[in-house]
Amino acid sequence: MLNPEPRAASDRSNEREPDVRDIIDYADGIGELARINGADWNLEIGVLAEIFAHSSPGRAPAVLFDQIKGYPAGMRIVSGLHNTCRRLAYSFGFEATDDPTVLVKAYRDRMKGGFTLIPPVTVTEGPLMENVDRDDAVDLFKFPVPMIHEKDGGRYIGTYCGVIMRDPDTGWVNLGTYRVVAHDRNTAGVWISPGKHGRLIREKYFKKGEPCPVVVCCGLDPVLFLAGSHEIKHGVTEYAYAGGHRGRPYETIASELHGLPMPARAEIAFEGEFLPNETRPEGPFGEFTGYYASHVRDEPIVRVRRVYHRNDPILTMASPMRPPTDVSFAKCIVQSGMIWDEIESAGLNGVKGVWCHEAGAIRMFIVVAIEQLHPGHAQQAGMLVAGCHSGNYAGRWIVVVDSDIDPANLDDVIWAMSTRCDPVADIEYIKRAWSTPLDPMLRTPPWENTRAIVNACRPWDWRHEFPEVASASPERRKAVETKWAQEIQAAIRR
Ligand SMILES: Cc1cc2nc3c(=O)[nH]c(=O)nc-3n(C[C@H](O)[C@H](O)[C@H](O)COP(=O)(O)O)c2cc1C
Ligand SMILES: [Mn+2]
Repeated sequence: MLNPEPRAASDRSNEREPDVRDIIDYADGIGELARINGADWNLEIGVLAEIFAHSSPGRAPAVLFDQIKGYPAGMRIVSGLHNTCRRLAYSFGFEATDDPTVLVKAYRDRMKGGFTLIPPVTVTEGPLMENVDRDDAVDLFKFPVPMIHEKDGGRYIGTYCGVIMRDPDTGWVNLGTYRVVAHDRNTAGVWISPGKHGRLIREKYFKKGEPCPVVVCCGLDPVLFLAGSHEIKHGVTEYAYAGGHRGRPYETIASELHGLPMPARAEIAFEGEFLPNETRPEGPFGEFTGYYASHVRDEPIVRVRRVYHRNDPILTMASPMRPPTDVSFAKCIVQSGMIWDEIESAGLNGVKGVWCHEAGAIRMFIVVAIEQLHPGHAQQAGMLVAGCHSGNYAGRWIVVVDSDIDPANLDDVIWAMSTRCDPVADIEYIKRAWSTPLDPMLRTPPWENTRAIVNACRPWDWRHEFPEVASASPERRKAVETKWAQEIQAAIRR
């Protein structure tokens, strides 16, 4: 085994470069790894991932599939790598915890406390280069590419992946998570939503009539994947952002054809070019909202000319499905932390918590809790959440609540919306906002939608006269709990 001993959680010294095998070993070590042998890539592995993800949201194990039907043992798939507090804390090097809100806070505290970007370094060797297939030897179906859902329009090799491209003008390297279908042995299709960095870069090449160099990497270290699937600022390479969290630079190897940086310890990568004038039908594919909204369209294709992979490679999979999904827990934590960071960095005072709900497909139902400090404060908070880069894409509802409301607790949030909000007076709309063909409420371009900012805080101007909450004071509750501890325990146990 390449990584015999899991790193201790919160050890960011990282004497070893992190990778997929490291987090699998860690999950195994803490009893959070399920192993399934003999499943079929065709509509079994995807369905099993769905069953596991829905069985216990926020507590589901990582699932390692081996001996996949029709493939040699060792050609594996893994899903749900970091879908619990412990595994996510381990990946980011936060203290182990079982409390998701502690993780969001840990993220915010790190960003506040001198987080720095650490750019990647180039090395010449690494496990990724254990096998290199060139030109005619290329065959994407060498890997057990899953057919995930019954109505999908193909086998998707890239779900938990990073699509690596270089801006032709500035040299900036972007690594974004976009879905990748294997059309045939050496042709892939990538679907990138309008406005995403990879699409902006690809358009620059196409405008000049040139092919666009690209590497698709499947089997990424979790922090790099999470950087690739969140809205990191334009111009910042996701490698440097993830490196900042890891506390060390990522080691990368230059790809053979285009010199694009590939993680040296990635499981699988393939390289080629998007062709300027060639398309194929792409989709439909189950999407993060829980629907097939974007149907099938003609999309650019990648002619694949190199495949790189480790011995016994592990294809990572993130199956989009009706939420919660096998990545939505981690996404909720990271996106909540990012939004908190961005709105405070923009100058907002009094933020007590942010929560992106899994049921809202993370992006579509975001709650921010504030301690109201001035008139218009709630409005400012809602507008910033809606407008910041991490909170803007594909949103729908932004709910602003007082600090006595736990933004992660839907009972609390619904109570606030039901009792502190007048729908006519307290809901503002933002029209023509950045959305996507994946939005189930949109049928035609332009892919813009409407946001609602729900002010569910006590009205500022009469907050002091607002009816008192009918609940025991913390002091009274504590005193009674102490006095009646035995009886309470016995009753709860029953
Ligand atoms: C599992 C998963 C799959 C995703 N698939 C796509 C996709 O197919 N197309 C897309 O545009 N965004 C997709 N996203 C969202 C992007 O990864 C995200 O918006 C990210 O910020 C894109 O990188 P960029 O900001 O560098 O463009 C996906 C996210 C996740 C977590
Ligand atoms: Mn980016």
